[in-house]
Amino acid sequence: MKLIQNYIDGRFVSGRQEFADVNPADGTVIAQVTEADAAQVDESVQAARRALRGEWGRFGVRERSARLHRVADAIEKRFDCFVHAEVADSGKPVSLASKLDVPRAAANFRVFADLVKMSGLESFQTETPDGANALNYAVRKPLGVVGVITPWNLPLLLLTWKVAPALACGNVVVVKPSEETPATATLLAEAIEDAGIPNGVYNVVHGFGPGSAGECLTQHPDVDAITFTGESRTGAAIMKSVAPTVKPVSFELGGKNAAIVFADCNFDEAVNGLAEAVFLNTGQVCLCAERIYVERKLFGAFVEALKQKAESLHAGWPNDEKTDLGPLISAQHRDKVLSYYRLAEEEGARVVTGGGVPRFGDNRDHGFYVEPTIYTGLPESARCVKEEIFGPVCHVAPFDAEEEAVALANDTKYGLAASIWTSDMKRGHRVAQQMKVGITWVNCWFLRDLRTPFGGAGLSGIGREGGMHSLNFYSELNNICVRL
Ligand code: NAD
Ligand code: 6OD
Repeated sequence: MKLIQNYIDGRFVSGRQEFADVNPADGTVIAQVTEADAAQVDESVQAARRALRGEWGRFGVRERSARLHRVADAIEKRFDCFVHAEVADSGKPVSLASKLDVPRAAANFRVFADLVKMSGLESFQTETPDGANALNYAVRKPLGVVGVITPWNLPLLLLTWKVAPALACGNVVVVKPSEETPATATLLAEAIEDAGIPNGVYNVVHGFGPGSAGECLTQHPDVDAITFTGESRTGAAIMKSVAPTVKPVSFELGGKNAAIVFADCNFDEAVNGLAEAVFLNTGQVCLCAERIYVERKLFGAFVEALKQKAESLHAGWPNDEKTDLGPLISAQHRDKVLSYYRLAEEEGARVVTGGGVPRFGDNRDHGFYVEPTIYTGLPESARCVKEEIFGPVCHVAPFDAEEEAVALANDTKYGLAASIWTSDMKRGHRVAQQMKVGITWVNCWFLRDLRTPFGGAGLSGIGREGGMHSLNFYSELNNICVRL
């Protein structure tokens, strides 16, 4: 059986405890994973700190940038290995891992490698009280040891989204990938080695959250900052855990994202776009639309067209190029999603399509598949309309007026993403500006430019990453005031 080990100070190391890595498509165990104990987390933090004082700490921006491009090269060289590992761990379709996850991992390194070389900081010429002048300018310093904690839905994409800017700014990292998807963070260690990044700069500790590697990392006094992507509830637990050592945090959390479809939209574009927004990665993308509000005169036709799309999706083996829909990540997550499917009916939903578990007659019946599902008819107060489900499911409701749609979309404690579908660009701009979220798409969804701010309002997060926002989070800015 394959063993996925921790990676500390440039060495793959085992430990006393192991846990199983399960293939969500058929429930088989594909690897054993070493769980890092408190001592190993401490070892990785101390190794990172030594690396900060060593060669890496003396690299200038040009050298760091060149190494990050080499990491991207090394990911591209191992493209198929990364795709294979991501598909086996997460059950996502191979077409998705090849088009989204792995190319984005390389792009994350390239973008921040370039950006850090181009970025400047503000300076001010300041008049002093006695009529002389002073020059104020800021310099960028690393924060130090950054703890990176990531989820299972886009494992490599989300890990590198944080590791690349952290390294670009000269930090060292200890990463704790999700226990469900440990493989690609470990494979990345090989790419990091290939790129000539010194030992101790990138460390991987495997394990769980509370009472395990995740909590050890957030509580560690020598970890200088925590960057986290995951559930809002976990974000709250991490906030408590870092409070005694006052670490800066960047949180990218959950969502209950709305889409607003106006009657003047390009109908096919809206249906195709929202079918993606609901079902991509089996609905396991934080940006997925779980609430769709459709102008009443289009409502019936839209629901029917989305139903056709849902029913045309091919649920298959993840490695089959024809597969659109893989399994959910785990038995536990499937239980959660199915509990919402039951709840929706108890709350009075009309099931337009789905609501159950597909039967294949082969080993996929031991995997964690659910049917793509569409509901209508729920009151806005229903838990299924309020709570993040994180599966291939949405509720569609009609609206009559623009102000009503805006109020419905904003009626949530989350605030991650929204999408608006209209041919009237004045309306598109107007409505977009009223969305209480971190990102609004007009006539598109999950169209990314990595230089733009990314993050959430309310329960969806703290801070922004992306472009200069990432560089600013992963830096300590030191303002220098020189009296002239
Ligand atoms: P999760 O919060 O359960 O776990 C995320 C990571 O945190 C895992 O590595 C886990 O081991 C670790 N963890 C859990 N408890 C911890 C603790 N007390 N201390 C330290 N670490 C702890 O999230 P998940 O189920 O892996 O991912 C799905 C969630 O992530 C959804 O809510 C989704 O919306 C959210 N998400 C948000 C974004 C975003 O950019 N806003 C992106 C992807 C996923
Ligand atoms: O595209 C990104 O940079 C990003 N952070 C996406 C998050 C997706 C959530 O599942």
